[in-house]
Amino acid sequence: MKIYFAGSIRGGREDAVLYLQIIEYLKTFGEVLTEHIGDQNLSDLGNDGPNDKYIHDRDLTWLQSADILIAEVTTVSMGVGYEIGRAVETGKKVLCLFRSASGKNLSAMIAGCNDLTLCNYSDLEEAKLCIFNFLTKDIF
Ligand code: 6IA
Repeated sequence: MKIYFAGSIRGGREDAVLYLQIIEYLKTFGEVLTEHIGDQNLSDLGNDGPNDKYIHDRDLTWLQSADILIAEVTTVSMGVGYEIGRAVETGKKVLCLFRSASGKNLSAMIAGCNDLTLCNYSDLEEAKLCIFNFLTKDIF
């Protein structure tokens, strides 16, 4: 299974350690196409590499080839929202993970979307349970 993991880059890197932990868990289920999201050296400038058109086109190709999209949506990110929209429009299965105790308000465009699965969690173990249930049971 090809998994596209989405997490904030220019939206802010405060959850980067958590992204890495989630990616490590996802790797037990299949190939994660976007391991760089958990790279602790990647700053919120997100420009220490190829140009923006290259990044956009490469990521969309990966997204189109993925079987599922799993997005951590607690840190607000324009890019993650865009990726979710593109994945929903092409009929992919989408899981959004939101840390409800973060004190943040999730966008209604994610919280109110029937075409994706939203899982509220409080810690890594709960996030893993969300992922496990999403990938192995159709219970949401
Ligand atoms: O708006 P944001 O930057 O927070 O958007 C983050 C999302 O867009 C992630 O889920 C990524 O899939 C994608 N994305 C945005 N910027 C990059 C990027 N920058 N590299 C890869 N994916 C990106 C440069 C990184 C550097 C290692 C060359």
